[in-house]
Amino acid sequence: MPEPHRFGVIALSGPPNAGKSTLLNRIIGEKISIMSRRAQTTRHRILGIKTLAAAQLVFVDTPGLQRRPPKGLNRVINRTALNSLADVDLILFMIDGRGWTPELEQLFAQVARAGRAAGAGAAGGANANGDGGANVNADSNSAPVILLINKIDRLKDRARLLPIIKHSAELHPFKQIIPISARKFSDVDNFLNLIAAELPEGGPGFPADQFTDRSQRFLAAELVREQTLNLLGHELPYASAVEVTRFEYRGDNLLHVAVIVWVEKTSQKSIVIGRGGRQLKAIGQAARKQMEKAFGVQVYLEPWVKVQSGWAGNAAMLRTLGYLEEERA
Ligand SMILES: Nc1nc2c(ncn2[C@@H]2O[C@H](COP(=O)(O)OP(=O)(O)OP(=O)(O)O)[C@@H](O)[C@H]2O)c(=O)[nH]1
Ligand SMILES: [Mg+2]
Repeated sequence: MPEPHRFGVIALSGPPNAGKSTLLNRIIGEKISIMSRRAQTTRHRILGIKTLAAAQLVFVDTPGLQRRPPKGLNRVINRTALNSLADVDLILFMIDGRGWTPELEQLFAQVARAGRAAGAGAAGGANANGDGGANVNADSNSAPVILLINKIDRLKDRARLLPIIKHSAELHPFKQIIPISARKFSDVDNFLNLIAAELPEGGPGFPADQFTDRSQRFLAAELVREQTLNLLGHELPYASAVEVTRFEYRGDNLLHVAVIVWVEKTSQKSIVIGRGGRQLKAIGQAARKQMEKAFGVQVYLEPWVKVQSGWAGNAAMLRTLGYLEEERA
């Protein structure tokens, strides 16, 4: 008897900067979600679809969760992350090799409460805003959770994992606890088989050649944002966003992209542009190379910087930039 085909949705959840997007890109084998040293790199829910011979795995990359999200953009982003946990078949909760902190345990408690297994319905009191204690009693509606302890390449002594694993097991009945290095991940096939085994039987939900739900246009904006994070680091104000204003193929081999980097203050505009335009040029060049790699065509990229004060608290602007779309879904 052949194995039944399996299909399921798997949320990647955890604190900011744990390495969720790095793992997703590794699994999919394409860069679909941007990565950076900065916390809160991912701002949207992004699907990565992996089709195997006998299973289709739909991974949902989510923004890193904040314990006490402030207003505006951060709040919207946190809600996106928690909403993504409803109706999933499995949650991969990722921490890093430094282990648990009280704050992390509280974040996890939120995740476990928000994570409702597909088909479990709204009953059972999912509470995305609750702030209960660290001990989570999984009920029958909860989605199962696999704990990933990431960045073990950074650990000098692997024995340090043992107390973390022990404490994790006391915290929650995790399906599995797996130490990994998303950056140096070579065992992808085994990992995928292990995850597929946790999913329900069902036919594929997406065409076999589709690997994300996001458009090239979306990725173009994200790749520019990634370069602003990489090149400006902590100089960059958190409240910056990228809007694509032009995305046009010219013939088969040239793509014309124009983007606006939105900031909140004139002083921030100067930082993004840099002396003599140096920073913006570097951001544009690096983002263009990334786009050429991702899309397989030559790209002509025009980057602009504009100021709109208070955009991060402005619903119309948040909608234009795509931050409220998940809310309507
Ligand atoms: N040493 C090491 N660094 C890693 C590993 N995985 C990810 N990183 C680094 O950790 C940083 C954060 O990675 P991301 O993939 O952007 O993290 P994230 O969890 O998606 O973060 P948010 O989107 O902000 O929630 C990046 O600088 C990665 O290169 C790993 O296995 N080992
Ligand atoms: Mg991310």
